[in-house]
Amino acid sequence: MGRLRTRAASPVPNVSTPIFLKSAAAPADFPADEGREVAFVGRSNSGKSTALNLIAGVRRLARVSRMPGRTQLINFFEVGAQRRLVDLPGYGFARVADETRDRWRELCEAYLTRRRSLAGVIVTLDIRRGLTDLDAELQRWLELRGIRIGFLLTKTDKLGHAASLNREREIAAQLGPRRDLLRFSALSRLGVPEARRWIDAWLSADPVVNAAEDRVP
Ligand SMILES: Nc1nc2c(ncn2[C@@H]2O[C@H](COP(=O)(O)OP(=O)(O)O)[C@@H](O)[C@H]2O)c(=O)[nH]1
Ligand SMILES: [Mg+2]
Repeated sequence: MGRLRTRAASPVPNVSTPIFLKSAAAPADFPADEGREVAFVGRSNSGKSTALNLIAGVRRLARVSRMPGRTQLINFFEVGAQRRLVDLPGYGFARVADETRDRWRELCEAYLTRRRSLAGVIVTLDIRRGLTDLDAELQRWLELRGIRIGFLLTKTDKLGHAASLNREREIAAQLGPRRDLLRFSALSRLGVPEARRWIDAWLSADPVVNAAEDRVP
């Protein structure tokens, strides 16, 4: 895929307009593990790619898929010098074969355990569905490895205001104390500025605070 020649100002303060860097089907294809990056992960159809596009300020940067569970690639986007946003394949799609599920686990675990430039993970949760078993497993897994997480409660526009606040309280209780979470909507753009601030801070701070050496598989 061709690179854009110029970069326009981006809505994320320390981040230039993103350009697609590469897709990786295996760790050997990951770009050089330098600088800092923030990964987006979540159930298929939870609004992960939509959130990435909106936060990055670019339409259709990460393909918004109508075929959940099909993409088993990690997509890297460059948003500045050695700064990247990363779209991980979604999980929890019921109709994928065990083989695909194993491949997901292998690829994503390889990424999440070995990636020294990983500064934090955005986890998307459909606010109506809340925290499923798979999401809770991912949360525990990331927290065990000291990886910073920001939860986006997506599709908040599908609920009324009071209902969305109630769901937020319920999900916050499930996540446990002192978790970062935001109600988020691609339609109303609720939560977009706050999510950008998280990511900007994670990409700006130096050095990476996660104990990457503790994350050796
Ligand atoms: N109403 C509404 N729909 C959304 C929102 N975010 C995503 N969607 C829709 O949910 C579907 C799945 O979104 P997508 O970003 O592809 O999910 P992914 O599989 O997690 O990457 C698409 O039809 C999106 O248009 C949102 O905040 N509000
Ligand atoms: Mg997607």
